[in-house]
Amino acid sequence: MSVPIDQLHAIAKELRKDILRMTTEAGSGHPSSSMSAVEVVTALYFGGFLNFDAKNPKDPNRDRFILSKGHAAPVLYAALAHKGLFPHEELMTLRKLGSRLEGHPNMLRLGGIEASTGSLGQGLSMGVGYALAARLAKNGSQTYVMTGDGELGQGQIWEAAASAGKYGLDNLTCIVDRNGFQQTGSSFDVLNMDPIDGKFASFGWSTQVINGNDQQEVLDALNRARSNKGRPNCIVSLTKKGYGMLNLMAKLKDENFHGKPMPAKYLDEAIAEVEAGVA
Ligand SMILES: Cc1ncc(C[n+]2csc(CCOP(=O)(O)OP(=O)(O)O)c2C)c(N)n1
Ligand SMILES: [Mg+2]
Repeated sequence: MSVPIDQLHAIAKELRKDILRMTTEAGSGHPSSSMSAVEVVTALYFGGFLNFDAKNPKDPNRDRFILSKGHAAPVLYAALAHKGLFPHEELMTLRKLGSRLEGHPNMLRLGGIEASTGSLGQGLSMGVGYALAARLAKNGSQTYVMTGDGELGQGQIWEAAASAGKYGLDNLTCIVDRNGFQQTGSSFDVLNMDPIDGKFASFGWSTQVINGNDQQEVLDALNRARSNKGRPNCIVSLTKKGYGMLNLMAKLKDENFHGKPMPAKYLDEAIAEVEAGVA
């Protein structure tokens, strides 16, 4: 199934606006971490990749998407709302007491969440488990995991990478959101993991490096991953943290903007920048 690229661009804009609005309403959260990942999440949920039916989110044969960088939950919630899993207005309950939309995804609270994440470095291991189970079940289910770039230095990422390589899990794709920043600064300074593709390749993975904010490049990379046989797939997705509101972030003199909602007084300006698109 091929979806017109204009349609995907329009969805990506809607997701960005939702991310901004829900985090500003919450007064907390991670809009910049969410916005770098929008084109990948858009491609997966709306570009014909994820076999996921919001009316039947527990279908045992569904594909899985695990947001290992769980603090970017707003991008996942926005996508699930647009899929029709829950009413769009529920997005505005993000992080409020009693809401199913917790600050980090909780699979016990919301169907459609495949793994409870937020403690970084764990999602790829869960993805390996899903991929092994799908192989046993012979149901053709694909598993996609998104990690952060800072996240590559945490948890059991490399143990998972080694075991996925050992088992040749070609039904597993790990997308690294290489946005160049983590919590406290540049990912290159804090703990440089370059070459990321080389490290995955050394564990037997098939690798690609793409511009992850280019919708067409993301679609092409996911297509190549889907037809690849015998090895797990790593897509190093070179992105910009806060993509869509970079001018405003520059004006506010913060190129990371980690864990900060857009202050309410700048929200309209941020939305206008998203609407205008990136030149
Ligand atoms: C195990 C663990 N340690 C520390 C944190 C705190 N923390 C939250 S986000 C973050 C930075 C993550 O950076 P990156 O993976 O690059 O994601 P980005 O926000 O840039 O997309 C950290 C250290 C955490 N959530 N889990
Ligand atoms: Mg990062």
